[in-house]
Amino acid sequence: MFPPPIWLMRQAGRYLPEYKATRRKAGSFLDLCYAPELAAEVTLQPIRRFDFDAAILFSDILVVPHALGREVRFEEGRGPLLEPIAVGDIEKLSVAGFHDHLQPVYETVGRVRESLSEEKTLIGFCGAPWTVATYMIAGHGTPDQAPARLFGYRHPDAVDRLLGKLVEVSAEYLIRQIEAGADAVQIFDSWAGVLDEACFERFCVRPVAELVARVRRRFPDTPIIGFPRGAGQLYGSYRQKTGVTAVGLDWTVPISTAVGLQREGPVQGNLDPLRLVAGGDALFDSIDNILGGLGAGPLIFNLGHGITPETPIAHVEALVERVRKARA
Ligand code: 1CP
Repeated sequence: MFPPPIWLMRQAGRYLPEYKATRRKAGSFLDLCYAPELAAEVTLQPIRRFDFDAAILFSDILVVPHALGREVRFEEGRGPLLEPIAVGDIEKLSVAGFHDHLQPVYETVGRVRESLSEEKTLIGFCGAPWTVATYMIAGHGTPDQAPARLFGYRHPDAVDRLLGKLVEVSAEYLIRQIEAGADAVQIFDSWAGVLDEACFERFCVRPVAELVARVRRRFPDTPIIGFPRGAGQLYGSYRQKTGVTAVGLDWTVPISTAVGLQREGPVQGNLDPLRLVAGGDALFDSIDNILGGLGAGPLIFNLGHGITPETPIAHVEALVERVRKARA
């Protein structure tokens, strides 16, 4: 299977002038997420420009807490701001109106699937319960999600209840996206890597396994990509225990480890996004290394995390060209 399919996490975003123009038209970032016509447009922009093999729905993982009635705002240059959740608030999370709130997202999926040619894959997504919970607890992004980890040690049962609620609604959310036209889904667990072994099992693996099982009961054949960023030596057991179809690897995963993981099923990744910023040999050496090690097995070529706003467009073009020229 060569060359491998390619898409990039955060492929729609601020490194693209056409994204910035549409974003200005929409007003706030959340307004853009809830405007099907504009959200469909920014989903398609990177496909038009780079001819990637997959489009990823334009939205954000934090529309889920928003749809549960929590306050969520995005401030320019500061990222997301939420009202931090207390133990007593967890029982009050309201699922009534969840799908009504997210109807524009399902409409975006439908619009994109209609405009996208048949050979392109449309990927839907949600945040993993733990990653969404870290933002709900801290109220904002942090370097190591210390507030959520501390909350987890102090109130483990409350965190289990919060994660349980998020599993329930996230499963329904993904099912609706698949019904609306998503061909595959990705579960973003960006903060899996900050957990110790016991909490990784309890807060990451168990909820994701339940989420996967629920989606599979309804759609047994839809591919599910799990991205437990920073899972290190726990990637293998994550794949086994959650039952995801493919694992997304961050760039710290050695190719030798990735080869072992690939024997168990498809892998996705894992170029350092900063190599894409640097370009030249820093970029090409790593592309060749990934393709040399993983190109003969099931591989989805991607970055090891999201593309950054300072990425030159010419470097993305060069990446796609290099991957497409690859031969086994
Ligand atoms: O002003 C802007 O344009 C805001 C930048 C931006 C964008 C383009 C944010 C704010 N979210 C997004 C879109 C987005 N977010 C997508 C779109 C599809 C794509 O092209 O890939 C996806 C899949 C996400 C997922 C997401 N949001 C994650 C998981 C992946 C990851 O990057 O780790 C996380 C953690 C978020 C929260 C979030 N939303 C936005 C920011 C800046 C953040 C991170 C905040 C932080 O931790 O400080």
